[in-house]
Amino acid sequence: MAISERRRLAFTAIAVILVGIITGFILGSVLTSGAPPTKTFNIVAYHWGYALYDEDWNEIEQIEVKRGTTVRLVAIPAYALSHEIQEGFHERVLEKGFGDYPPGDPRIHDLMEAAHEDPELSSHGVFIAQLNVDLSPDGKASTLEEAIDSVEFTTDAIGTFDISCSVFCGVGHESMILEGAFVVR
Ligand SMILES: [Cu+2]
Repeated sequence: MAISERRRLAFTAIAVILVGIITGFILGSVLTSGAPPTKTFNIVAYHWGYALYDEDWNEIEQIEVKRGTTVRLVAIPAYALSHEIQEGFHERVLEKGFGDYPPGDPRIHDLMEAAHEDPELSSHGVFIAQLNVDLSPDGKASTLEEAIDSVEFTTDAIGTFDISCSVFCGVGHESMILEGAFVVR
């Protein structure tokens, strides 16, 4: 065997080994990059209702995760957002009505105004009994940064759970419930 041919074989062998090592490193780092990433969801609480969003702020009907997922749930009181956004939520309440107040009932507007002016009624909670989640944002905070509250938890129980309000927030408090909005598969 000529020397140049042996050298070529040796180079090929080294190249194959190097590619093997690099592939091993890449695969290893992908496979051992740890637990599944934490999933973040945002929930805006307003008088009287909730709006759910994924981490990119696309509005969603429900939160759906696999069992064992670590969830970061960020609660944001609507009053910490812009006036325009708050108006949008007010429109939703007017359109849907609540309790004894039918859709479009003009009294709804006055009730919402009254709730906003009463500091005792300015907080909302985010409560999911089966998952031990109970967030109660500070109703007196005036900026988004101070007002948001979050909780991180791992979803151990499979099921469909309600999200409801754990802080009395006025006449519409009872209607602050998202039935079956948190699904663990
Ligand atoms: Cu409430």
